[in-house]
Amino acid sequence: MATPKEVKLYGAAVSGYCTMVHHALRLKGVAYDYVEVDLKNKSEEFLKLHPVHKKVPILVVDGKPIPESLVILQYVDETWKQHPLLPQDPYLRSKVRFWADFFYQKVILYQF
Ligand SMILES: N[C@@H](CCC(=O)N[C@@H](CS)C(=O)NCC(=O)O)C(=O)O
Repeated sequence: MATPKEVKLYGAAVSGYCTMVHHALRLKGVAYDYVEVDLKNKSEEFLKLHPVHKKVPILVVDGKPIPESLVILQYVDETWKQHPLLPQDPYLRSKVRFWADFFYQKVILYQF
């Protein structure tokens, strides 16, 4: 697979889901453009990217949109191998997944 050339994140400053994606891209050292989405007035450009959920974050890689933060994190980890997001050891991986799930269910809050 060729290394992606153009990476663009559509997000919102209020969104913890987007923060996770920002952190993953920065940890990997991926250069990307950022588009702040007005969640109260979503642009046609944004709505066209993912007409199903119409939510941020959406990562667009070489023109291909990827929705859903966990799907994006997995894509990022599989595409840029440096600084893996998960440990090698299966038990440690299970702990990371537990806390990620906990974070998603109990911690992430947003307001807009
Ligand atoms: N399951 C989604 C949740 C994303 C989500 O809820 N995004 C919120 C902002 S934090 C959003 O775009 N809300 C706009 C809306 O519901 O219209 C993910 O993990 O990416």
